[in-house]
Amino acid sequence: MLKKWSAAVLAGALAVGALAGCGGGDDAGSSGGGGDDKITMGFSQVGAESGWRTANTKSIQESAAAAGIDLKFSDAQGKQENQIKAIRSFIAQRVDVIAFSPVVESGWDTVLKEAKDANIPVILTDRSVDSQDKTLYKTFIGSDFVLEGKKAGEWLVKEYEGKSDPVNIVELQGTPGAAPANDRKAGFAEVIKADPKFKIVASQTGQFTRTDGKEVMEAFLKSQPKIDVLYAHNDDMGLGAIEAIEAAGKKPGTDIKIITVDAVKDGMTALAAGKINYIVECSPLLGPQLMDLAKKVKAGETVEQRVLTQETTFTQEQAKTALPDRKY
Ligand code: GYE
Repeated sequence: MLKKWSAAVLAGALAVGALAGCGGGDDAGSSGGGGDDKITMGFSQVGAESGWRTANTKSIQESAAAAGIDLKFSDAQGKQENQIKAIRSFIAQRVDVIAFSPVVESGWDTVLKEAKDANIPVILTDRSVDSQDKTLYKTFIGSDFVLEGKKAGEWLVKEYEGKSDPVNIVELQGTPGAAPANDRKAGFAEVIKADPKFKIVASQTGQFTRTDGKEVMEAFLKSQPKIDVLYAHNDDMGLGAIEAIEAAGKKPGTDIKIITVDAVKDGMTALAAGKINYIVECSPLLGPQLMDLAKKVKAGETVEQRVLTQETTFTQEQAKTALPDRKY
């Protein structure tokens, strides 16, 4: 009798040990896993430039708390050198996992090599780097930005199907050197080049912010005699541009057609109101998957090199339906 009982206790203890060790279940760590088994994650965020970014930060902070992961969060205020400093400090603190959303694509090899030499796994979140050595990071979770640009272009091609008049496009680019700026530009250009009636007459950075989007659109309106379409790499720049267009006495969505990327609540509201014509979705809710990946990486499990985010597109009608349940 006694023997049987102690065998059961032992089996139970082993099961608990295994769970704690691999961080298996969804809520592993939240049930007082505490002590040495608690995963520490250093996360370096781009900044707070847009509604997307705010929602992304919230998702990461909430998911870390829910997963029982100790999050060391650092805001780079849009500067690569701040991110490099933060990563070096995470290495010095010997965190279990480093995750970050790179401000720009290039210039990461040295610091990533330092993390690798210190045996600290790195997870790229939202944006990738252009490093040739793929062993410098474990995985990259985020969207396909080229595809987003293509979706924007495809909508435009359809919208002007059967018409031959020139279509003058102005483009508000994201932060120079950032993956979503490079790729959204490239994907869009690739699709519209098939028809010479589409002409990008002006293209400039609006830094992914409302303020800059507004300012640059004001300049476009002054320098361009005819603007048919605005393609903005994110909702915030599009929303800033809407203010400039209205101030110039024009009707956004009608006099100038507007396509943006992200689909945050403010963008969706403008879309439903007819001020934007089309939005390509880019989901900021990467937190839960990031925490899952961190647990797996910490446990030494192999993870996919690339984890792609699922997303859709919205017309004005679809925005009206989706808006009441929009989380961000
Ligand atoms: O689209 C933009 C943000 O990297 C996908 O960054 C992200 C982009 C997003 O500032 O609004």
